[in-house]
Amino acid sequence: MAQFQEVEKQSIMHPKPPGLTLHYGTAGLRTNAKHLDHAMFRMGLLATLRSKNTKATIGVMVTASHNPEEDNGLKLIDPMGEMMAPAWEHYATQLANADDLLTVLKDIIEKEAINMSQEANVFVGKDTRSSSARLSQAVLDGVSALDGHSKDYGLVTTPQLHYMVRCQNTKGKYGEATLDGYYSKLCQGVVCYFYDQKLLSVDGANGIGALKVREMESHLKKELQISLFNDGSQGKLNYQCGADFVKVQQKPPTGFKMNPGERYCSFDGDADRIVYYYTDSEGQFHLLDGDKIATLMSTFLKELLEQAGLNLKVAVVQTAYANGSSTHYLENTMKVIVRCAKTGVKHLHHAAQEFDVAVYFESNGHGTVLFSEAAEEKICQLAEDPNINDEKKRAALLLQNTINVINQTVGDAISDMLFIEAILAIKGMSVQQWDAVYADLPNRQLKVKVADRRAIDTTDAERRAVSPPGMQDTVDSLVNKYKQARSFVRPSGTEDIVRVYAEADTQESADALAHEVSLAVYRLAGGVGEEPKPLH
Ligand code: 16G
Ligand code: ZN
Repeated sequence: MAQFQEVEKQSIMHPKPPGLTLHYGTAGLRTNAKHLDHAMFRMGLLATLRSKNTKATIGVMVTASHNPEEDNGLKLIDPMGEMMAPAWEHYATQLANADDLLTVLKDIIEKEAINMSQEANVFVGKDTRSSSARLSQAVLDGVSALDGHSKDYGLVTTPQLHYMVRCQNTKGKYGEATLDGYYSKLCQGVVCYFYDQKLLSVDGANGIGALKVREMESHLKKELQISLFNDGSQGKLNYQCGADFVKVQQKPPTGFKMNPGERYCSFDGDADRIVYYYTDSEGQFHLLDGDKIATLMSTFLKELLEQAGLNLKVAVVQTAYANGSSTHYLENTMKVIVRCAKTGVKHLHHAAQEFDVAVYFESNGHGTVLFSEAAEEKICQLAEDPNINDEKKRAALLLQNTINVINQTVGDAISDMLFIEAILAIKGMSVQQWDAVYADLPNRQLKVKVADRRAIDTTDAERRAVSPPGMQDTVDSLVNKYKQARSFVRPSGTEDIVRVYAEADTQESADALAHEVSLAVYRLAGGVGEEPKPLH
């Protein structure tokens, strides 16, 4: 077939380096940008097949998120703007590593019974990395080699591309598939709440998020005062800045002086994560991570639903890393349903789809809110009902605005930021008051090197280990030694290590517990190198 000849011809221009193995994992493909050209071309082919298979537009985002500037990667986006179905991740890995490209390609076509005469459409976007232009061209080459149509959105955040894909496949029902459409939808409604809101400083991680906040400013009509730093004009992408740095280091971006009491937030390199922070009058740093954000959003939504008299259930989906205090507060004080999902955005997103209104967040700051179709309908009907009292009307309109400001396809730093700012403004709440809703339990995360991390197998959303034998019993007995303690171990999905998490009533206890559990992992799960040392 002519199509395959074209693939063969083009693939010579995108040769696979010998001996290189890539893996399409939780967050797509990611490695040093030097080794990715062939994989990008091939993912262009795969996106085209996926488009033919789903008869819908598929997205390809070229980014390595919070990784260093030298890396790059790619995320594939399914028709409703969600991450590509796990069943296809395996094809992505196979295709990226194939020595005989055509055989693997034909195999996928046969297995999925893909009609090759079906039209294909692929949306492509890229972040600000220096390698992104070249690599997104390789994706476009892959699409055209299989006769697919493509639309290159150029520089966009990851969540913006997710949004475009959903708009396109819902024929505009979700919004207009342009950047202008995105900004108008998000800013519509919320801007009127920002009066009197004090300055917010935004760390753009020297990446795409900074560019896009600047682009959005005209839509905000100065109601929200944003001061951008790490806007990419000088610093290096994700270097000593950004959401991942701030969360992991528990400190502000390097070289940035904070004023006590003011609000700050950091995006990651492709603007799908956000964390907030401030310093108090003693100069102490306070982080408001994904757990605090989920609490703020779910509390706000629950109160509005009650005021509106709508019988819709609010749930929060977290992972095992959620601070125990947040779970306790949500379940016992707020009385919202809390679910725990496995680490990785797609697992949280999937779990959230089961509820009327579900807020999902990873502690690292990736999250959003999902509304079921029925919930959206009820809210819109109520907002238009002329026979309701003022309190109900106000609540219904606020809920409607929330649906617009939230990017329901994936965690979105810009959209989350606007929603958080609106909540704080509406409630007249300072960042300190938000932080004081509950106090985080001291915690510690450690890494342990083992010969094969698959020696650890988990269940119950990664909270319990089923192998190696004796592992969970040991963790349980160590946890029992401390107050308010919890600990779990899981193999990392992104690094060749086992992760250990521990929390307890004091930092000393959390550190001691994390160390003892690390030792148990080292001894029971085939630790390599030096034995873990105590932290103090
Ligand atoms: C990936 C995930 C992130 C998760 C992290 C865990 C996506 C888009 N990204 O970056 O959500 O928190 O992996 O890494 O799903 P780990 O398995 O090494 O702990
Ligand atoms: Zn990211």
